[in-house]
Amino acid sequence: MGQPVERAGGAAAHSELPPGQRLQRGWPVTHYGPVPRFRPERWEFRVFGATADGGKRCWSHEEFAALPYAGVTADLHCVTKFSMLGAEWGGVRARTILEIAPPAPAVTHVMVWAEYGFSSNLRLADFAAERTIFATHKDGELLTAEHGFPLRLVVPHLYAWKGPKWVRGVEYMTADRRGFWEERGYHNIGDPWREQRYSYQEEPGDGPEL
Ligand SMILES: Nc1nc2c(c(=O)[nH]1)N[C@H]1C(S)=C(S)[C@@H](COP(=O)(O)O)O[C@H]1N2
Ligand SMILES: [Mo]
Repeated sequence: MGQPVERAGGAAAHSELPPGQRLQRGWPVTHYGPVPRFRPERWEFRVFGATADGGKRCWSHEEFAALPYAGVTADLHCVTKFSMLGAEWGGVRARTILEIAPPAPAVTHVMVWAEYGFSSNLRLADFAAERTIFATHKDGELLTAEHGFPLRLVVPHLYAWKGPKWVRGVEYMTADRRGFWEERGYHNIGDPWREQRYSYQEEPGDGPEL
């Protein structure tokens, strides 16, 4: 058994494999659809929905790059059963976004939006966890296009589909709503330590009716 090395948001940062996962050497590319082309002049990161002041916030690529930079060591667990351990992610903590663009008190969930309408829903607590990070870098290098450049979300304690690549914004929500894979048979919460892979495993309270 590995040692839990850190605690964040109630979830231990294990460096061991969750049940049913196998170690992957290298870093495979997994996603649905084409890799979007990055156009810096057209790119913006938006926070919208139930914000504290009712307004929207928007950052250009240059502005986003100037936000406080943090590093997080985290594993990636794909629901198709491979895991990559010990990546060093660099970028902007989701917490930082919550601080500078606070949600209204009634917000319980967020929808993270990416290019081509890809989305994933998270409980606010999962989004606010200390190690949830909008990554621009991995192991000291800029992300490559196929791994999500210029920005991807990493939610270390959940399956990797909960972290959209090519992220463009966050919607604050006062009720839960399913994202892209959560509507297509995957578990609404997606905790790999509990093997929450598929929506048929959901228990009452895990997610909105399908
Ligand atoms: N925009 C977008 N992000 C996505 C996906 C996707 O289909 N579209 N797939 C997810 C899944 S299932 C996994 S396992 C990881 C894979 O990230 P990687 O290709 O960098 O290994 O990206 C996640 N982010
Ligand atoms: Mo995945």
